[in-house]
Amino acid sequence: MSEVALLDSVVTFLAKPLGSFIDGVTTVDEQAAVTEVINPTTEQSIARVSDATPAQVDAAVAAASRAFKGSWAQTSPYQRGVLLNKLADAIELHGEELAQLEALNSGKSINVARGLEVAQSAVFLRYFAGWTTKITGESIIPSLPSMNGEQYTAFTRREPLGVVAGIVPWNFPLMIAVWKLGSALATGCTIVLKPSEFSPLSLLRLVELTKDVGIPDGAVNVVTGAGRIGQQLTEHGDVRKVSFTGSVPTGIAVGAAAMTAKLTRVTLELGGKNPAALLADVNLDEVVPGLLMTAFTHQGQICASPERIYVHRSRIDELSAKLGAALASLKIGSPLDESVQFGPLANKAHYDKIVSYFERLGDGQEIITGGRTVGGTGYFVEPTLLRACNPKDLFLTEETFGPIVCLLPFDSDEELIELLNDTPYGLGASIWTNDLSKALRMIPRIESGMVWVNMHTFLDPAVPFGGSKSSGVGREFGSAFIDAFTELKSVMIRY
Ligand code: TXE
Repeated sequence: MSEVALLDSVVTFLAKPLGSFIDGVTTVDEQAAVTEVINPTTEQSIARVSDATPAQVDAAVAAASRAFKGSWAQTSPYQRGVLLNKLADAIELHGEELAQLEALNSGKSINVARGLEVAQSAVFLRYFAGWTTKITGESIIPSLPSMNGEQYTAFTRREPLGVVAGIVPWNFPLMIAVWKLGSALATGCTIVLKPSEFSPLSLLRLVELTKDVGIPDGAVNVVTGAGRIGQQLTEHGDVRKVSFTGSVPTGIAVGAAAMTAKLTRVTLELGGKNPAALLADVNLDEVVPGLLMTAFTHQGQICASPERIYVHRSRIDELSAKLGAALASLKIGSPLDESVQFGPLANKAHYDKIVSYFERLGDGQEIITGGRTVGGTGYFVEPTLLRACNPKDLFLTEETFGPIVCLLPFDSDEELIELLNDTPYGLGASIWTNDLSKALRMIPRIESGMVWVNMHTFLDPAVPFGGSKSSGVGREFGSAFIDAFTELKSVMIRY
């Protein structure tokens, strides 16, 4: 099948001077450094994005501060919900354009870009829109003694924190930005987003849409560039919260910098080494398609994807054969080809990282399939399935964030629980079984922010998501996001 034809609007957008979006205007500083945006399929530059200068970062925070106290504060909760729903409508209206930008910029399959990244961005925004009118406090009757007939009452208010810095990684640049933007705007905060230097394009198009739908200037801003821009935001005295998604080392640095700056609030959604556990009774004909989807969608570049699979010893040979065969038959190629199932890695730095893992293969692992680069142009590697014999194998302990999955057999449930928890991380884990009673008994013993049964990686706006242990701090989605983006104020009244 041939590639989808690029929309005229995509071609026009890529040719524009691109840069930070501050107070409702795209501002390109002629003197500033420029980042070439590389298409990972062709290794060619597809756009030029001007990096934010330090003065522009300050201007973006100042614009967000003004909107927080002004136009956005004057927008009623109901109206905020209306605007978020309008933005969801605009995302759907411009869905193909956003999906094509994503496929070009991050190497995401056009099917995944359309059906997951773009479609879910609208779903999440509508969820946040629904919350705007439902953020409440509680009323309390204090127990203070009444000496002369006086009485007391108290209530709590949930007040928006202020300007939020949303720092976004390269793997789902549109959807993760929407999580942060939706949470901030729904609670009455304003936001300055910083996309990854590798994949800023879909977010730069999205902010244009925020203006089109009538979100006031300054409520949503974007500053472009590398980590130092994120660092300046994190350390900025007028930023009240940092919502960060990315790697563990950068997350720890961001958390420390935010605390040092002004005890700035942080939510850190970091990586992991997520396990899947396949119990002896599983139906592998059902599980294999599930694992294929969850571990290899977007070439495995998803923070919650499983990278280590513990399989009951009685089933591991059958799983190796079936999953290995399914992986070997995946069609690898251009993400703009609708028949392709597996595209390139998102950027050269990540490709080099995965290649370095391939170079360490063979010392203790059996390669069931994959383990090589594809060759030719583009950051293509083979989907890879390994089998280890040692629980401390590096492919069972280090996050590759790529399409590399490692199997290990287990014999008993007790051994399985130990294996699942034998990691500094705790983002997501899954149990695959028809024995629900056994799964329910295991769930409390698994050290993880999220546990799935007979599924993995699925996220829903109504279900809180975040890591335990070294996988992060705080939760996104559900009602949990309200706590994370507001301050609780208590009011006591004597009358
Ligand atoms: O991530 P970083 P990178 C993992 C994955 C990948 C590795 C590195 O293993 O190979 O991280 O990717 C900004 N202060 N994940 O380098 O460094 C940066 O510009 C403030 C997992 O892209 O964590 C980008 O916008 N911000 C992950 C964002 O932080 C800083 C998804 C993430 O960058 C900064 C992506 C600083 N000092 C990669 N330094 C997941 N959990 O989903 C960088 N940034």
